[in-house]
Amino acid sequence: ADVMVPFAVHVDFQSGALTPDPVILRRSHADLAGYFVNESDAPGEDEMYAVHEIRVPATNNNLLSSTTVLQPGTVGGEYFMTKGHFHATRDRAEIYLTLSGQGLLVMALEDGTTQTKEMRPGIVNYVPGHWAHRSVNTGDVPLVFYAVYIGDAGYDYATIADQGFPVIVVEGEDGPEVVPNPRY
Ligand code: S6P
Ligand code: ZN
Repeated sequence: ADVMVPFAVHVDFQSGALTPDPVILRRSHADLAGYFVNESDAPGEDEMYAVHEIRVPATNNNLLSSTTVLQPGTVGGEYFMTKGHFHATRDRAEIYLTLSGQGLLVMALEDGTTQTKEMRPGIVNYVPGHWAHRSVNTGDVPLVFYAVYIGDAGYDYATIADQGFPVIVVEGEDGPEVVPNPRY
């Protein structure tokens, strides 16, 4: 079997930057078109979030990990959020450690059972297998978190792209409100 050489990566807790040499994936407003319930404004090419991933092979003997940097803002009253996904290998678990900012982690089983947990610096969120997960930035600065996942977890975006999560997170008079998704 291949034996890897140990290595270290620096994580900037404010910006989410990884040094050296991450794989960077950027998602613009246009990439999220169709994800928000009210999309009156035409989605532009502005960045909504970026994922910086440490390079290791995506196999079940490795741990993949990445930072996500999710910008603040709203679309039609809904806070900026990640697409959200089930893992393609459904039973693969994941850990999130929030580094800066604040938000909500929305999770759902395929039967519609929902859990919502706070994200803030120092909080570790454990996402067991079978739970779809989406991060929502409810603050006014970027939400930055570090995620660790089994290398062969993969991504299944289609289910969420079709029907969304059972709940959405909207800006209320006294802060964020978790309300039923009218399109679910
Ligand atoms: C991967 C993990 C995160 C997300 C990232 C972006 O399993 O959950 O790294 O990929 O936060 O979210 P999404 O839903 O667009 O992949
Ligand atoms: Zn995941």
